[in-house]
Amino acid sequence: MSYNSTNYWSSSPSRPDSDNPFEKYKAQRNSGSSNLGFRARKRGYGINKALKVLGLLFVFGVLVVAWKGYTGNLYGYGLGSLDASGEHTAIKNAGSITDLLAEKAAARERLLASKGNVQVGKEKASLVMLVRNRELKDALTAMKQIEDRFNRNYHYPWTFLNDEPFTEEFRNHTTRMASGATEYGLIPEKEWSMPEWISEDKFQETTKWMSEKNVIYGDSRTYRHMCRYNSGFFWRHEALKKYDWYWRVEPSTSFYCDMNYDPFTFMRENNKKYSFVISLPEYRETIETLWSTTQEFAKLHPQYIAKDNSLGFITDDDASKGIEGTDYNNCHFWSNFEIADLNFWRGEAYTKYFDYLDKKGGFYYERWGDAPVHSVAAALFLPKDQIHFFSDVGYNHVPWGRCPADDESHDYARCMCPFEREESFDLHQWSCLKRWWKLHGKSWGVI
Ligand SMILES: Nc1nc2c(ncn2[C@@H]2O[C@H](COP(=O)(O)OP(=O)(O)OP(=O)(O)O)[C@@H](O)[C@H]2O)c(=O)[nH]1
Ligand SMILES: *[C@@H]1O[C@H](CO)[C@@H](O)[C@H](O)[C@H]1NC(C)=O
Ligand SMILES: [Mg+2]
Repeated sequence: MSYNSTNYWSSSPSRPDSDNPFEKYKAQRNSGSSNLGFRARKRGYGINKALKVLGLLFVFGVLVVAWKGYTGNLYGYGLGSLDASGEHTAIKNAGSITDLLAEKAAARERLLASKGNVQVGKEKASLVMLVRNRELKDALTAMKQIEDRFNRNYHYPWTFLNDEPFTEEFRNHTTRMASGATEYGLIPEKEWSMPEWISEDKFQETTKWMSEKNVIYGDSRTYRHMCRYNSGFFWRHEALKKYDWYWRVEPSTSFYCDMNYDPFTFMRENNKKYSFVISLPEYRETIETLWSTTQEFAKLHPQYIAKDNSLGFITDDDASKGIEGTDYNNCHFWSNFEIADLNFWRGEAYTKYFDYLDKKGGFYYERWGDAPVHSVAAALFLPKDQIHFFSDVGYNHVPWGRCPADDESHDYARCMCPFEREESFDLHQWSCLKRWWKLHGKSWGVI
């Protein structure tokens, strides 16, 4: 089926077109009355709308100022005024409102007390977030969405990792947000620093030319620690030993679709080991020698290369020429979203691969990201059917996002997508998804 929503709906005789929420949503937006969209996109409707809003604001302002003159305080808004103790008289007098607020607060406390963090989901799995204390607000934004869309029905635990101890404030807030248990892990210093075989001088040379060339995060030491940690160590953390599966969540990411099944169970039952939502090419300057290093490794350890692998996804050359005969096209799975099997990283192939890369120093002499490292490993060490594209997940990590195409979604009511289909990253010239479809023998745009 094609991405075209009209085809999809008119081909489902049981649902008349007038029932199609996507069509309604589009019509609403086109008429300018949408309160769903994030941005006004129609050219020509910006100025009129802005004038209307300004006019309304002005009228509102005049009314507020007039009212302030009338009641003697700005908080009046017609409900009453502040008394000498600073308390709002209207609210103080309205027993029913205070009762209601108190009852709401008590209900929230009862909920927190009763949930007991009992896990409902059946898998040995955790949501995992590597995060800094100062990113608390962004962490909560992402957590809230994962909880609302999925975890409130499953109560999977959350594991937070940090190179510094988490503050009490961070722990309090995230624990209140989580529907499952929470655990806070400190990263051992050895895993968040340059190994002794790395030369500080050579590292300095790199950061110098990278900052001159404006390579993103090119001059950052901690960004490199982070990439190396995500590549080689998070899955070894004490707090994750008890799990088989993880879902990586980054602060500030958005999730637009209800997930009405357990993705961990899905992965296990379908023998999937790694998954993604968005795929795109890495900046070549950050990984100049990653591919040649991988070629060396593959030559030394041909036994780790899966027979039916995804080389065709990570090269634009003829994949039948093998790893040695092809160049890397820089395509990678965007690792800020990952649902994967921890045992894949723990396995011999990946452990040896990481050690080999680590010794070569590219995490510091270049700026190898965990995304291309994870992706190249998954593409080469796993049969291609063990990598899953979560086409039914609506996801955003600035600056890219995607929403399920009409026929991936299966049920429009599942998603609240702020993107038009055309804005979805799948259709961007940089998206690597078309290579994914090709590798899996499907034509572009067809699910
Ligand atoms: N504890 C800790 N976490 C970090 C540090 N640097 C990055 N992270 C986390 O590592 C993940 C990736 O870092 P980001 O800064 O989001 O890097 P990115 O996704 O490549 O780029 P942007 O999101 O565009 O900044 C996020 O979950 C961050 O919170 C750090 O120094 N300490
Ligand atoms: C965290 O929660 C505890 C227990 O409820 C409370 O005593 C403490 O003041 C809170 N700390 C912060 C920084 O919010
Ligand atoms: Mg990020």
